[in-house]
Amino acid sequence: MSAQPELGAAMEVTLGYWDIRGLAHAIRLLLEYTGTPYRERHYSTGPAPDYDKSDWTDEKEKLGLDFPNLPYLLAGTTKLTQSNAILRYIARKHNLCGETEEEMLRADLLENQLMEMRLGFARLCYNPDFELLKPAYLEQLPAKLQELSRFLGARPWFAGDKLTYVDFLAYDVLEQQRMFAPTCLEGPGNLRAFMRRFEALEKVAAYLRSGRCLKTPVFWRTARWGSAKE
Ligand SMILES: N[C@@H](CCC(=O)N[C@@H](CS)C(=O)NCC(=O)O)C(=O)O
Repeated sequence: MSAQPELGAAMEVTLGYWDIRGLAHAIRLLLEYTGTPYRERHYSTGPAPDYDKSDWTDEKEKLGLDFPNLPYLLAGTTKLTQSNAILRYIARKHNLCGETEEEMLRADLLENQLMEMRLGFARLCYNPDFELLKPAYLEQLPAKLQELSRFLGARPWFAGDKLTYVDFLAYDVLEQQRMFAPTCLEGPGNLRAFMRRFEALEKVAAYLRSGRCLKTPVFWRTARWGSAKE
């Protein structure tokens, strides 16, 4: 992989992903927040029952990606996959990775914790036994949210006093939980305040209101929850 030193202010980047929210929401939010000029390549699957993926697979090996996958980011000669590597790349250009050792440790820890939560939720939503498994998922959710609440404590942002890329991930993961279980954030007051604080960031608020924002579908059409465009 060749790395390009600067994500210049005027350089337009391309974000490639399915035409869903999925792993791209936090990246889209960060691109918006940082004012990075970007265009999106949305890939679509064909109709049921085959859900033909050739829109993506026809291009997959032709983009010069080391590990071809979705989402990807093309920024000049820098070509990246892995959603968290993409987030960190954008965040580094804007000093949004944490500054002190403690802030960086907190970001590393939370990034991985949130990925576990995200994958656990996706496993539930794509499971053919979704209805059977849903009660157990809902039962363990408050304890998971309580852990996040304790970790955030009285800080305004998850790494500390300054916003970092993990806040974008936390917002996405927490908001999915709130869509799934609307009362789940009623207990932990600091998580609710975090959500409000994040949604009030000027560029974030503008994006969330805009027609560009892909809040749904959260998942593909094969998911048992979150596959509808609302
Ligand atoms: N660990 C990767 C996972 C990427 C992934 O699983 N992508 C899914 C969509 S969420 C996909 O359809 N990839 C296209 C492919 O496998 O060809 C990341 O965080 O970006």
